[in-house]
Parts: sequence; structure tokens; C-alpha cells
Amino acid sequence: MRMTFRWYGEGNDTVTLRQIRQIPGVEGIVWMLHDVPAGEVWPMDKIRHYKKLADEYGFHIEVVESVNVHEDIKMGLPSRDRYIENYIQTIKNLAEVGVKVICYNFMPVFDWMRTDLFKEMEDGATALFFEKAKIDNMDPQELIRKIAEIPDFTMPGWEPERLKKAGPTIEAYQSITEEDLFRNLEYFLKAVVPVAEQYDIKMAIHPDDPPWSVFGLPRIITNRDNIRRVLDMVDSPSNGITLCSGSLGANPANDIPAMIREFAGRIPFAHIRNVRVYPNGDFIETSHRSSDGSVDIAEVVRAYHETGFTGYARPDHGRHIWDEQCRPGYGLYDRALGIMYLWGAWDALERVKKG
Ligand code: DNO
Ligand code: MN
Repeated sequence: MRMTFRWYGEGNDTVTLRQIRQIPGVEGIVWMLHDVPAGEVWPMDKIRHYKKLADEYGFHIEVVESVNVHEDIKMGLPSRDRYIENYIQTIKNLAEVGVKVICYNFMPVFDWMRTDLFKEMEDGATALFFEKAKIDNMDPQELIRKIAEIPDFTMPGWEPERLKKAGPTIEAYQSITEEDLFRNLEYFLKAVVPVAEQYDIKMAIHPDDPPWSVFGLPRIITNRDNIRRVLDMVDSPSNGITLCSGSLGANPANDIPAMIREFAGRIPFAHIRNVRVYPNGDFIETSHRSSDGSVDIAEVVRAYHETGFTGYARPDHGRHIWDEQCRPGYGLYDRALGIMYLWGAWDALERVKKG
């Protein structure tokens, strides 16, 4: 297990590389160019700049999260070929600085979704929270109308301006089915995976978060069967997954350790975090400890250990503790605690194996 830590970049993250260096066992940062819009080629000078920053602290930049996929690719529009060409050029550019894994997702319009970014917990910490009924009960047309008519209408994690632009896209997706989305993903994979193979890069699709449809938008990276289907579309080690225990874990029907065992060899990147799922389907992001949430993280680590996992891992998100002011989910303290929990479990398993 090769531990990494997501870093949002200079002036864009409350956590510094100097601080990250003091977390035991972190060897690389997980990064992206936040100012390049989806669909554009990542320019070499900006990529090199990141490499230089990381080099100064001895970190590698082998994992990128995310190179975002343009909506036209997900929608299967004729213009997709141009964006796929750009994606391929970005893969080639990233290979030049030694990138090995590209995490991406195929969620229409929204990436992760929550209803509260700072929900207070019993111990006074705050964390990302999802109230299921609030989202389920909102009709897509009502959402589209609200976005269009209410000037400062927003959702947690969304600036009103960005949301305004998303309105018509949400509308356009209403006629796109899950089957369409599978087909469009297959088209994309058939184009990019051969290039990734050639450049020694593994594509790693991130599950949908939450792993079910929201606002009438199709979502497909949600469970074991669908992931199997995606892996079989292009049977190559360069067509892999980012196994996110927190995203998939929001649906208690998903058996995460079983998925790790089944998909071993096709998981270049592990996101390891916990969520507590309530009987009504709401969920909150908890500490990594097994007993704090619904995902048995110790068992997750055991599954990775047992299957000889040599890929990259990150603690994904954390709670906001000790009064830290940070990006939602991306503070220093709780993610560092999470890493130590993961190492503790891992080292104990290593010890047992050695006898
Ligand atoms: C949630 C996060 C995601 C992830 C993107 C990758 O679990 O890991 O927001 O960064 O979906 O494209
Ligand atoms: Mn994740």
C-alpha cells in the first residue's frame, strides 16, 4: 500500500506540503490542475510546475485526481471526439512527468453530493452529511426551475454561478438512460485505454457518490455488477477502478471487502474512509475507525493486505476536528488520524504474516 494525500495546490489548500510531509508514510500527493476546464488539454508548463513543487518536498505526483471528463463525452454528443482527443493528449502529457494513475468519474453534472458540509456530530466535530429525503423528494423539474428563477439559489459545495450554468445540462440529461451512459463510457474507454496502456498509465474510475441516481440523472458506478460490467468492457489492467469505500459504502448492500477481493488486480487506487449509514438512508462521514461507521475499515484493510495490494491509497475525506478551518472533508488532522489507523491495521497484519 503506497500512501498518498490529496493536495489542492498553492493558495488553494489550507494544508501545506510541509505539513503533509510530517504525516508518517505519505510518499506522494494526489493532485489536479484546478484551473483547466474539463475537455481542455492540460498544458505541459503547468504540469511541470506541479512536479517542481512536489519535488521540493520529496513527493511524487504519480496519481492525478481528477482529469474530468467533458459532459459531451458522457452525453455521447458528436462533439465528444474532439474532447476525447484532448483527453488523450492530456494522458500523454501526464506520462511525461511519470504519472501512473488517472482517477476520474463518469457522474453526470454533479460529483459528490451532500446536503450539509458541516453537520455537527455528538462530539462537536463536524462532517459531510447527506439527508436522503431532501434529495429524493426534489423533483428534477423543480430543481431546474429553482436554478433558473432564484438568483442566488445554491447547493452545498456549489457557487450559484456554476449551478446556473448546470441547469440546462441537467435538463438535457433527463432523456439519457443508464444504458446510454454505459454505452458512452464504453466509447470513451475504447478510445483512451489503449493509449493509457501504451503510456503505462492506469485509468481508475471513481464510484458515484452517493451510489444511486439523484435528480433524475443516470448513475452507473454504483455496485458490484455494474463495476464488473465496466471492467469487462475493456479487459485491460489500464481499465481499473478507484475503489472508494465511503462512496460505495453509502449503500449498505455493497460489500466492500468482497469487492476488493473480487476486483484485486484492477484497483490501482484505493480511497479508504468510513460512513455511518442510518436506517432512513441518511449518511455522515465518520472517523476511519470500524466501530465509528458502517464500513468495517479494519476488514477493508485486511482484504487489501490479503490480496497483496501494491497500489496507491489515500484516506479520502476526514471530519473537521480541533477547530480546524479547512475545505469541507479535506482538513489535515482527521485525514492524518485516518492514515495512522490504516497503517496500524496494515502493520499489524504484516506482523501476523511474518509470524
Ligand atoms: C469522494 C471523492 C470524489 C472524487 C472524484 C474523482 O469520495 O473521492 O469527489 O475526488 O469523484 O473524480
Ligand atoms: Mn472517494
